[in-house]
Amino acid sequence: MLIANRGEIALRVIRACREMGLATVAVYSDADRGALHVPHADEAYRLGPAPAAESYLRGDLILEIARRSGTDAIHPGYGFLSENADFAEACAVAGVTFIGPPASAMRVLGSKTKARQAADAAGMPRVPGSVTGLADAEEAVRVAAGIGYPVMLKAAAGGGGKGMRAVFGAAELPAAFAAASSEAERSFGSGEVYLEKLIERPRHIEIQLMADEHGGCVYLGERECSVQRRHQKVIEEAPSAVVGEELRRRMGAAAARLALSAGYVNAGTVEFLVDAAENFYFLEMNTRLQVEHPVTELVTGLDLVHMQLRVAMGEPLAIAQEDIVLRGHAIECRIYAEDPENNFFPSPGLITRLVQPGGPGIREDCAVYEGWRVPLDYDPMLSKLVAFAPTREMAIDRMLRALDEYVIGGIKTNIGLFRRILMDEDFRSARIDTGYLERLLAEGTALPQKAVLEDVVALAAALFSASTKSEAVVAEVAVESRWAVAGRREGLRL
Ligand code: MV4
Repeated sequence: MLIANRGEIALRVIRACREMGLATVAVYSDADRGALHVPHADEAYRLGPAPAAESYLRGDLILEIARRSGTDAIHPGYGFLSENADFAEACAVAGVTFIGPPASAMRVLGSKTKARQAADAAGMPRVPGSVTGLADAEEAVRVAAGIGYPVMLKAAAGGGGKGMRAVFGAAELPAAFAAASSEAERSFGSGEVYLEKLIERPRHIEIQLMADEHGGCVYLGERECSVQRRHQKVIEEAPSAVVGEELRRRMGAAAARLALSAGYVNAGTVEFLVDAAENFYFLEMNTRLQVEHPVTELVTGLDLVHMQLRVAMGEPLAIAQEDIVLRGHAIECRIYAEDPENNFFPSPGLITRLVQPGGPGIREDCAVYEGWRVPLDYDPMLSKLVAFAPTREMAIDRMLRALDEYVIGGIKTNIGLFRRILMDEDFRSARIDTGYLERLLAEGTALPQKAVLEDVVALAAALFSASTKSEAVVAEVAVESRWAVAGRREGLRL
């Protein structure tokens, strides 16, 4: 097995291969010559210079190494070539098994527009709105009148939240339509814009699927991924606090039906928006193993990479839907080398100190070590810290305990952010939606509430009167948000 990836996922896949007695081939760029996944493999080959475009995205070099090393199969991990249908096809042509779906299924379900059409054909609930692009602002006004405001304008060629605009009334629609269309033209080369009913405060909930080559397909529960920042997941958990057996079954069945309709095989994830009335709407499908797969593994007791490899060997699924029972609760924090006090910009550099959490119910998928220099060339994720416990509340407190054990010296990390989230009452009560984290972060800098303002005025008056009687009293009246106060109480530096 050649692992066409790097970092924690490369190490994760290598570990699964070793447990199954499969020999492994690692590939690395010049920036990853000292990376942890390299010595864990049986063989390792240099791909090229650090930039991904000259290394991990070079499918031709990867296939050349596959040929030279006598590789039987390639696991793409996530990111890089994992959803590249041309690469999946090139593997098939080269007689190397691609651990993932057939290129044909990837082409349908990995494309936003084709996946929406497949979802409609499979009877998947979709947000009410226009299916194809709107001809002009007049048509937009007509469609919007039909579904009712607020509406969301979306770029047909867009994705990841780019080119979206919420519109709350007819008066602002023509201008918003023109702006959305020109932004879409600039960003994606196509000004095509469609329009949907705005789902207010939606949750992002996704279903994990595993399909074999014999028409078998099971759903392995859901993951709650609403805690996101700029469309980047920050915390993921399984199960979702708002999904009961009936909603899980309905979403799972719809997801499996969509996958089977397109001849999907191997691991895949169907993403949904879920509103407060438990209506779910198809968003998109990810045709790869995802970063957050560990939370599903912990609550199902399954190893998804083992299952991927067995499916790719042609084995039928060893479990049926009724065998899948969810137990306990798992939460994942994506630990990043980024500086929350500098707009979360990447903070690469040398890791001078590393003390990793452990103990009961803690899993850490990590590929960094003391003395490792975090390269600038790739996503700065350092590790995934996962806490598992019988209940959500216990998993939260276990995660807090583990975060307190975590010491990463020499670089800045987002560890402090997780403490803020996990101690927040809204999060602990599972009052979360896709806007939750932006609101929490805005709180940290928001103008203080009226009550606090009165305190500030009183304090300023006292300082002024004191200053007229003695040397100038210089005091910085820091309006402290409740976070800073709480943080100080907890000994944190927020
Ligand atoms: C929406 C929506 C509300 N109503 N569509 C953002 C990325 C893209 N995949 C779809 N997204 C959304 N579509 C309607 N009709 C809110 C979002 C959204 C979102 C969705 C999932 C995860 C995070 C999000 C953050 C902001 C907005």
